[in-house]
Amino acid sequence: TRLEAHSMESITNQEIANVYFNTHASRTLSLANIQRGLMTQSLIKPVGRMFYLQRCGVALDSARAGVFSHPACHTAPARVFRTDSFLQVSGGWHDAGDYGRYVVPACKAVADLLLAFRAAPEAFGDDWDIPESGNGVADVLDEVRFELEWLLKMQRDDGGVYHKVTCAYFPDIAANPQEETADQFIFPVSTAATGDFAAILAMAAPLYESIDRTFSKKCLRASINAYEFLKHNKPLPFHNPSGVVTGEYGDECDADERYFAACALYQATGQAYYLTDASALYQSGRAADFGWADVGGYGNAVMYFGPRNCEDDILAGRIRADLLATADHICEHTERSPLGISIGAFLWGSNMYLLNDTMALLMANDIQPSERYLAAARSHLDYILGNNPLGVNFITGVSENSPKHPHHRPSAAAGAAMPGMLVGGPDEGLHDLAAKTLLAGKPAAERYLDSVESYSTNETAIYWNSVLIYVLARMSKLDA
Ligand code: G3I
Ligand code: 9MR
Ligand code: ZN
Repeated sequence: TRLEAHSMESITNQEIANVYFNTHASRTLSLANIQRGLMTQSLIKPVGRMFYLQRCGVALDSARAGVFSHPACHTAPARVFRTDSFLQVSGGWHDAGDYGRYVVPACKAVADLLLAFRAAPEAFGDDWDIPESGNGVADVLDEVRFELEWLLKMQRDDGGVYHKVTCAYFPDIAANPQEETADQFIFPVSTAATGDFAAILAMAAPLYESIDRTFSKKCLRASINAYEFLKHNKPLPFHNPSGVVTGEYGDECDADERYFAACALYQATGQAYYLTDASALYQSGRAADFGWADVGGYGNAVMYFGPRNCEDDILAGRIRADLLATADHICEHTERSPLGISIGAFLWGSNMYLLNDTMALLMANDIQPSERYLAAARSHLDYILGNNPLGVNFITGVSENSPKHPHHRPSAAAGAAMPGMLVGGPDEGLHDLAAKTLLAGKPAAERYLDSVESYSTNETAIYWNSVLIYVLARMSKLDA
């Protein structure tokens, strides 16, 4: 093949993509894993750079960001909803195709990226062409720190964490970041946001210890403060107040966020206090719960994979059994599926659910290496990269069959799709007008539109890219 004719270094991403997809076009050919390995490796940087391109509150220069450069956006102090106080909460990543900054999905994104770095540090370079590149720290950690600095601003003195900062409405689809100048509001504290925050800051503390001790301590203090808030408060679910239509990310159940926080704080401190809570809060059957609302899988992963050994053998045994049983279950679905995927329904963000299952498979493979788990994981990744009924590669800018018209404001404004973004994928629920109008007769797996109008199938989000990063980082090594 052409791949063999080149030395690895001289192959461009586009060439790898071409070879990959030409080979793949027949769908009957099984791909050489090495090709997939090269493909996945070549995608880590563009998919990782999406986070940089989503940065809020700072200017993106044209040398790095090209047509997506912009002056600092969303820098005005935001009003604490229904009060007269204003806070400076600039920074962090825009969530998606909109410019909201929401704590709950932000924490899923950070958890994925930190787990990816923990599991495959060698997959992450210091060369993502972001402002911190070349500083001796893996760029994925620089990027995550950018988000953490914002998250720290979202915490109140009493430990509670505000749910989100957004305007009341979404701006026009072609609005640039700096053009969204409507008033921003900081919405009430929720226990889902507070629990997720406690968890990911506890995950971060040990990882940043050797990079910046002061910062690491700050993360841990903030995490403990958030945890104590949880201990003293009953569930505080978030609902959009009337007149506010930006993303809700509501979650009625915070038991899993409390569990995730307890697990991560045990790992960061080694204290029995947190281990006791984690054991009491553990729920079985949550091993693939890596959503923005359901985070039990993260608690399990953090507790089981360290850095500290879980001193409660019963809990460790349960997590292990649960993860393996879940992985077996995922494989059964994938092996039965004509599409080679595990998901039985196509919800909004279906690609994320598939990749969440893939993450569970790769974690199970760490416990018990299995060709079965890897075969299913490869099949899922092939689906994302184009082996699906529509023949669409769901990552922008990768190949000719990548989405061209994502529901993503900077892309709409620039007239070009920002590269390296995973779109949501088919949503059988027909949640937007374009989908309702054009997709109603289609099978569920084909309810996808490469149209800027279709926010329920063709939007992009930081927490979809993050789990893709986890899978790419792991698979690039497994298939190397
Ligand atoms: O939980 C129910 C489940 O019980 C039911 O079986 C299923 C089938 O109807 O629906 C499930 O609820 C879905 C929910 O997500 C949880 O998965 C809703 O139908 C679905 O509409 C909802 O979609 C969310 C969407 O916002 C609308 O709220 C997506 O998960 C979420 O990713 C998306 O996030 C948006 C933000 O609001 C704004 N920023 C962009 C971002 C990405 O599109
Ligand atoms: O553009 C919005 C997108 O970022 C959100 O994910 C989506 C769901 O909350 O809503 C989009 O905004 C649409 C709004 O909900 C309804 N009117 C059309 C808007 C799209 O321009
Ligand atoms: Zn912004």
